[in-house]
Amino acid sequence: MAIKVTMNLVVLSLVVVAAALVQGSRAETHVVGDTLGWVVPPGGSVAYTTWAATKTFAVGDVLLFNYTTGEHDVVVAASKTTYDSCSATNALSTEKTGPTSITLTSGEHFYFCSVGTHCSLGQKLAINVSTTATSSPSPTGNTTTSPPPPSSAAQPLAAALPLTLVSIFVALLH
Ligand SMILES: *[C@@H]1O[C@H](CO)[C@@H](O)[C@H](O)[C@H]1NC(C)=O
Ligand SMILES: *[C@@H]1O[C@H](CO)[C@@H](O)[C@H](O)[C@H]1NC(C)=O
Ligand SMILES: *[C@@H]1O[C@H](CO)[C@@H](O)[C@H](O)[C@H]1NC(C)=O
Ligand SMILES: [Cu+2]
Repeated sequence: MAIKVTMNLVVLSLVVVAAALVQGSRAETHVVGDTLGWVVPPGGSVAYTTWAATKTFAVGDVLLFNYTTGEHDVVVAASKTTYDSCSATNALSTEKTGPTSITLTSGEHFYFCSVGTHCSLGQKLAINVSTTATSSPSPTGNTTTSPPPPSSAAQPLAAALPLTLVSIFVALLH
């Protein structure tokens, strides 16, 4: 009896791990500025503009602002207007513990550092998050036809993996 309960727990954990692996392979973590981190960028805000231009941000991806607690912060600005003026008025949130991870939702997002004059010196980042997970932006911008995202083909396989593991372990138990 006790053995059976233990084995059930083992099977359950394996399913959870398998599901986490499948999930994890889809979301990407983007370290803001890469090795530069979240700082007052030498040369101004172009550093983060350039960084963002090389990335595709998808829903569920994570932005990691790498900074030392107390030296910087991350304000999620209310709008482009408050972002442009480096104003924390109506800010959606202010994160003060570095590094800060933010999971992305769709749409346009504005971040800046509210410490001293860091924002006006260029410590700010604006991004667009596409709604289609992991697919690259359409080169034509043609929205009349939407081909199925590449990940959809992998869905049945991803769903089948935990089930396969369960079957194997159930078979081993008998
Ligand atoms: C954050 O910055 C520190 C110091 O530069 C560095 O050692 C660390 O690897 C960085 N972390 C990430 C996730 O890039
Ligand atoms: C986001 O996309 C909109 C519409 O294409 C564009 O006007 C805006 O400049 C983009 N913002 C950023 C930060 O790239
Ligand atoms: C968008 O795609 C549709 C269907 O393929 C096509 O008929 C239309 O001409 C395209 N429009 C543009 C602006 O490319
Ligand atoms: Cu700062």
